[in-house]
Amino acid sequence: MTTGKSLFFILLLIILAGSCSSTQSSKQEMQENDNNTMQTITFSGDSAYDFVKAQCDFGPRVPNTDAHRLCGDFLIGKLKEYGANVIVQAPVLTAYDGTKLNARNIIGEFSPEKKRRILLLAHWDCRPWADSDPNPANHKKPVMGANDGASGVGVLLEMARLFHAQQPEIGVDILFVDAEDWGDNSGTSTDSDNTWALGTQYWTANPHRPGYRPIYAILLDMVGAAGSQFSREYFSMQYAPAMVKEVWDAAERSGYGSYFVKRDGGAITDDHVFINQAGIPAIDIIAMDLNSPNGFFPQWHTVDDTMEHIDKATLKAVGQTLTNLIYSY
Ligand code: AHN
Ligand code: ZN
Repeated sequence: MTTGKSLFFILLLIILAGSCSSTQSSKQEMQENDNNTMQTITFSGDSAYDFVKAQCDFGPRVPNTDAHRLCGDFLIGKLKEYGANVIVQAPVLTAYDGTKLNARNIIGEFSPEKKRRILLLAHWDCRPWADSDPNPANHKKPVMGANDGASGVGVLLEMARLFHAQQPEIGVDILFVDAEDWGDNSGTSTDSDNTWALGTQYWTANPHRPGYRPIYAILLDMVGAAGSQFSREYFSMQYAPAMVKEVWDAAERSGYGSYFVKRDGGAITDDHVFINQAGIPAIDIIAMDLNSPNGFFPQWHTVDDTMEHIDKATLKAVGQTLTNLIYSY
């Protein structure tokens, strides 16, 4: 009798303890969802891939072409669709070879009323000449820029889609810069570094809002090729080492440490250099390959920078890392 009773009480205790802990864990889940700290927002590599392809479907987005103009309109439409306040700058820029470029810098502001902001950027134009192609007959043909251009923009469009679905705590600006890739690779210009990133140079001289000061900027360049590795770019480490650490740590926590390797990479004159010179700490997430002749992915500035070399897994690694970082603020 006594044994039966205590057995009953023990069973009762077990049931009570079980139900109690399950109530507590569901409460905890709800709290985590409410202040959206523990929850992971899923960045879709498939969706990012579709955004990369949508740009390539226009053809090479070389300034002063229909493909360029129509793709620019597409980018503006997408940012608006995702609820951004869109600002367009449309300067005529002069390239080192004297060509007048009808350029557009496209800015999408998310939660423009917020003071604390992060700037995410990528160039959306394509290089007019595939001058690193192994076949000299291709040197005057345009580059499709699936990786060199469209990949960074594709990742940012997918993030814009997520910002629309769930507003991050921090304000975010997406900047699609034009005329990055009309630079002088022949070494004939006296100051060839300044022949690149013309859209960004215009933007730093003419910010879309006077006195614009995000806490930092992240540039995406060539973030879509299969087998990419992102080592720590030199100028990023010079100007913004704390941000490099933050992003590379976020990648490691997110399970993408094999993409974001904690090794020092080369020095690249890219959009981020001009943003740093303007006083905004900026880093470049850029795939580098020290074994390839030019230091980048094998199809860089060739006619083969096409969709077949784009890997959804690479887009996902970069996009999920940045998504986790943005929503952690
Ligand atoms: C230079 O070749 C000096 N900078 C490379 C910047 C770039 C070109 N990014 C994409 N295409
Ligand atoms: Zn390029």
